[in-house]
Amino acid sequence: MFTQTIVKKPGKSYLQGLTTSNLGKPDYNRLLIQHDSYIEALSKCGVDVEVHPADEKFPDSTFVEDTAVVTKDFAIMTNPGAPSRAEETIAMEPIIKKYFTTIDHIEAPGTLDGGDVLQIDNHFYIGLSSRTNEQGAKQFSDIVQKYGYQATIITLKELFHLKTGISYLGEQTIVVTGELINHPNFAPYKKIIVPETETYAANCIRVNDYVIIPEGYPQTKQAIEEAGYQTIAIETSEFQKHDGGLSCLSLRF
Ligand code: CIR
Repeated sequence: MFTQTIVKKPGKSYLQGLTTSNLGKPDYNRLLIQHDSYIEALSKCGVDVEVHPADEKFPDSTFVEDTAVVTKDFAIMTNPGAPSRAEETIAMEPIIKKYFTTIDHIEAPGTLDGGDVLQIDNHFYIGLSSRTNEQGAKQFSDIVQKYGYQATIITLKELFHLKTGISYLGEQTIVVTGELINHPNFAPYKKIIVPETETYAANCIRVNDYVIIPEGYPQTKQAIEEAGYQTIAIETSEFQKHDGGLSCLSLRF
């Protein structure tokens, strides 16, 4: 059960942010409308949404998930792997401090993006990606073990972030695509397999009684609903243009 979420509005500088996709330039007005619908969807799930203003100095800072990993028990400030994003944590730390008395940190030369961290109950899976390196993953693993959690490192071959390809819905059920479908570490879970034509929909978020999914992925929507979940579908095209999905846009705890 989540009660609290943190989001940050995208600024005009978003248009100059990082991207590997070939989907064109984001439309700023649509981007703001989509961010508003994201906030609305979270509110419908019954959580408090703490909305922070845009920070124009950091074009990618609306993707707050990459700056921290927050659970009911503890919070870890990351060290984001993209140099232009590393200092996004400076503004985020005081926000997190309101909720947690002690905060752990990933330290250079370790790097880690929150998008590479998937929590399944008391087990964390950490993706090694272009953003998260071995030192960062090892530091993260040591920190969570201190709190009684387990950690497993997953080497990614193609995915941008671990959670680009997998989401946890609860009840031992994952939504999974691409290189992770047959990954031995995820063999024990019940799988909702996202077809290649809908890979982007593998990044979805279970928030209390709902699963928030991106609009436009009918097969994944149907499979999630058939598994017994209620869905809320929202437009995310302008975030997708900059490699962002639904999980990236909030911290949830
Ligand atoms: C970046 O390249 O860092 C952003 N344009 C996208 C970050 C997406 N974050 C996430 O998947 N957690």
